Amino acid sequence: MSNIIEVKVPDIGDFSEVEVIELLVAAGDTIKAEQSLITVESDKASMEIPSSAAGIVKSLKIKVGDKVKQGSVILEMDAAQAAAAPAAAPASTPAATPPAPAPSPVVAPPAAAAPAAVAQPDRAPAALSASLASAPVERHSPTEAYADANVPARNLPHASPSVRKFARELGVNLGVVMGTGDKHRITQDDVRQFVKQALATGAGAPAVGGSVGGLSVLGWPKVDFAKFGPTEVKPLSRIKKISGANLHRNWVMIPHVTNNDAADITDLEALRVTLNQENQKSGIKITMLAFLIKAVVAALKKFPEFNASLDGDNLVLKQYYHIGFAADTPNGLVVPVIRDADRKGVIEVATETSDLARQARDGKLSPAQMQGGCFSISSLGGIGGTSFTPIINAPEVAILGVSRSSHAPVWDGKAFQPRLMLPLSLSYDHRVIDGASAARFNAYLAALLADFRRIAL
Ligand code: CAO
Repeated sequence: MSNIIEVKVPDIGDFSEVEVIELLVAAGDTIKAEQSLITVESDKASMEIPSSAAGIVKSLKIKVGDKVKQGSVILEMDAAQAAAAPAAAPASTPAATPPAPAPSPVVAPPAAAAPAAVAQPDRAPAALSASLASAPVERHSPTEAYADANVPARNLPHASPSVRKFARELGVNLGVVMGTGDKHRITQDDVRQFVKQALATGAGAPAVGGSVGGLSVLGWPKVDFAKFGPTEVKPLSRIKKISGANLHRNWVMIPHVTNNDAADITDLEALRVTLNQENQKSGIKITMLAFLIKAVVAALKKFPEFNASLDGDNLVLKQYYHIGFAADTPNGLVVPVIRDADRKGVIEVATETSDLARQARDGKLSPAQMQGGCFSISSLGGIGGTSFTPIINAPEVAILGVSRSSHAPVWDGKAFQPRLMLPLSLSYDHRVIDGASAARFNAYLAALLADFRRIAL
């Protein structure tokens, strides 16, 4: 016998609509009453929404990114099967509304002074890292273990939703963290200290969110800036948090080298200006970025190891040409992708980049529009600079940084000529690409830009 019920968002206090940022359960999961189902976030706080009933999840009715409010259906559940489930929680009335969850700040408040003096968990460092490394990957849902009615109450991790979220993000099993707060409550600093100690032993390689193990570094300096002058705390945007984590991983894990060169774009810029004058009525602006994308495709065809990704000991060589470009938006950096750039003309590429850049600025890009890139271009040419070191957009193996073009005297064998020179900074993954190949790629790209007719060859 089944008894399908809908589990809804309970009263969430002052918030009219909040965004779903995490799904903590999936269809088929056996869940207990009061077990957290989703995490939602407003501009001020994040909170976990508990289940009003026990049972087996039939289907989820929401996804990450949805906006929900009191009464929104989270999922459908077969409540009748709860009793049959092996570790079912004490029965609860399906219709019962769970207690409103207590919001917790998205950004942790500055740690109190206490943790510095706090006793560390009474374990040997090696054991700690082993525990961290063996932190279970919850097969059903990350919260299931915490809600397991078979676990004696005294062993349940006692921590706020924000601390549990923080621990989940770092891959830390709260069951092995010693709480130093009131009644052994686990604080954010307990989690931080636990990770620090595990990393310091060098044995936590794959444990902490898949990050680089063995890095023995100093803790991040904790400074009370207000001591030195007035301050304002502004949470990082969602895009910044996500792109920051990606950039950090890529910078730490990829051995980057940057090759700098310059392309003589005097003739290409003249062509671009002429084309734009001719096409004024069409309203389409042909940009240097569009020419760069086409030139990059031609260079990728000549140097296929740049159109590749590392997969263990193998190099996956791609036979398609999807080119990403960094777009600066009010909320941070995003990289939309021009698909099959080899099959598109300069005008089509220019139209598409301007469309995607607009959508990026309006925050309207879908995840699919940012996926599948083979190679990225980061153009700061419209802003300034003479060179920079772009960070490779993993799993790609190279990225082209473009700075502002300027006139420079170039020796033509008889005299110096004023030429418009475009700086090209090519960062490459040295595990895949040798310095000589990178220099050849960049020189070839510069030659294409200097005489765009070569693209047709
Ligand atoms: N040198 C000199 N001038 C340049 C140039 C270059 N390399 N590239 C563009 N310009 C000029 C253009 O001629 C144009 O000038 P006008 O307005 O007088 O015509 C102006 O800069 C704007 O150029 P554009 O409309 O062609 O736009 P763009 O191609 O430069 O930029 C985009 C589009 C989406 C790349 C840009 O808006 C952007 O977001 N850039 C920042 C990317 C970024 O943040 N990278 C860093 C990532 S790593 O942290």
